[in-house]
Amino acid sequence: MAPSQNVSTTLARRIEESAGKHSVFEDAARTLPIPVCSEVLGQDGRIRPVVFKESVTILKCKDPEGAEKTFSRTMARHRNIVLEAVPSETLHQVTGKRVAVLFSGGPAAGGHNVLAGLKAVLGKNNTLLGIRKGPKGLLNGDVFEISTEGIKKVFNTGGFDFLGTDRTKIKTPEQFRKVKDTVLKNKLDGLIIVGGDDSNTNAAFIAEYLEREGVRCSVIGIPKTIDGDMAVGDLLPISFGYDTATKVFSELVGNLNQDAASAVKYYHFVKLMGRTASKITLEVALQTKPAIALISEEIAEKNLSLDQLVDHIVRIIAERRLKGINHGVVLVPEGLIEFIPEMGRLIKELNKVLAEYETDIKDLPTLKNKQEFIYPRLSPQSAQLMASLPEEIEETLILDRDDHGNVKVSQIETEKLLIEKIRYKASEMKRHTDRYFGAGEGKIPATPDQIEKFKSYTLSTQSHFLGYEGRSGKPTAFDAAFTFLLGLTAGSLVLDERTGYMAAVTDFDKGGRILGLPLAGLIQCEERKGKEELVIEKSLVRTDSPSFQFYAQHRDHWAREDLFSSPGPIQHWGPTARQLPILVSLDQGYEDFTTFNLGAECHVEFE
Ligand code: FBP
Repeated sequence: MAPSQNVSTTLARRIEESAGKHSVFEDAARTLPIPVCSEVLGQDGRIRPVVFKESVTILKCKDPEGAEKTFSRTMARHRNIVLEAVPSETLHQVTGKRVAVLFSGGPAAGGHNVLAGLKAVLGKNNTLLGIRKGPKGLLNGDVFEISTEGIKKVFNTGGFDFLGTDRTKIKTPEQFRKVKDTVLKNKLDGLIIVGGDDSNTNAAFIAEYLEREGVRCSVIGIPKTIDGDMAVGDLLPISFGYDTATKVFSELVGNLNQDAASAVKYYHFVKLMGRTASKITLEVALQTKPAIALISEEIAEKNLSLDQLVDHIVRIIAERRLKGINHGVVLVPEGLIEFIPEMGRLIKELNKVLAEYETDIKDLPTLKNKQEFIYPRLSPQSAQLMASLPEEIEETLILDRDDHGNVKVSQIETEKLLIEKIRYKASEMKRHTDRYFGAGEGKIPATPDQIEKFKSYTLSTQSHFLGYEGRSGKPTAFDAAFTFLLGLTAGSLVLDERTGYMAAVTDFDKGGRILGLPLAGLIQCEERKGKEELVIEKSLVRTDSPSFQFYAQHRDHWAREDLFSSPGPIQHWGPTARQLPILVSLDQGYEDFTTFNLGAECHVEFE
């Protein structure tokens, strides 16, 4: 194409060259070295598979009876014993293995480095295959060979687009048969499932099914989700994608903190992704010290109603106002709605009704018809609460469930619901200052002058939702290294002929430790779509955890003095490049959060 008038040929060429994932940044990122644990490097400094030995740690299943019955074959093999990696002298000589990998669920930064880790560990004598479009592709046999060129192109880049993803739950006998067909047709020795709790549950079931069918294929899960809820104490501090997502959000929230303090007129209500756990919100709060951060798990534990929660927020806003602070940021976790006890009860009741009358409800043509059918089947309290919600929220609660039975909370505008109620409450406080300010129990201490001033107060708000923008960015140095190691671990587990494990890395402060966690040992019984199901337990914020305790001890001071901070943009090289999530550093008892230590570094070469 001829360069446009007045544009230098060099400039035009440079811009054109940056198309198709070749921005100056992307090309530079592809050449970055990757921190690794030293046991994955051979004497020649090249990547080597590791071999696994049994550690002294045994996972304690929350539902031993259910798990033993359902996963009898895999459990008999691994007895819930955690595997630990040691350097191997021989596994790199294994040849002819065929290993397929798929992404499942929402994207998370680092997925492509999982593929790179797998490719590096399998080397040129084994074959890495990709499964397109997630579990659905596994059912349809949508498999292709991943070339070295393909890997080089996506190495160290964000997104899941190289393979694609979806949220299909593998549950029916027909679906399991299809999985077996794909495994046999493609002569797979290994199947790697990169996903969150639901997808790793899928992996546990597939591993067991293939064992029972006498099909020798290692099924290995990889812990992915920006939500951070696929974590196992000190064996797996966090899932991949969390660090990148929370750093993207922290930069944006930091900017909002800064803007709020500059314009001094708005409260920004920011809903942050995280379908269930508030781990994202907690990390962003620790990084940015906003005026308020709601933590769903605390709200559920304190049994706060929606009105009590609103009172709590308005009180902080009013107290800040009395001190002359008329701006700030309020963080709202995406999953909040299900943790407000009365809402949680309503959703549970709805799940039951939706499960029991699935086809009747599906057949009803309009939302109104569905409401008329459902309301009388709810308890009076829940029916009343449902009727008080804005129509769009009602609609999402009734109509939208994903394949695993989860309410699509990302589509519920909780931040707007809160704003509406908070504005109403604030104006009531203005109208009845005597009820809320002055001396007396529960009142906000204020001078007559302050009270007078409050009467003319206007609360101006803005709402935001941060989620999708954090899932597919270029992985941080931490996620880039973590995912590369997870790929190496999963590939090594296959070469070592292990099945029914999840790859894990821990001890990020002292060189890193590579583990294999028996999936069946992580399973517990939960209610899904109104029915009891065996699923991998989500790791939520614990209010007795060091990370929550630290936040709880500091939040009032940070809010009162408006001590927000702005962690700035992600650095891929430079002083903050090696930062760990603060939540992980606190909960794992690390000395510092400013740098992780994996012991070694390598320039990855693909054969
Ligand atoms: P995963 O658990 O599959 O990684 O997904 C996490 C998440 O980003 C949640 O935070 C969010 O609720 C959900 O995905 C949104 O899903 P969708 O991409 O289907 O809108």
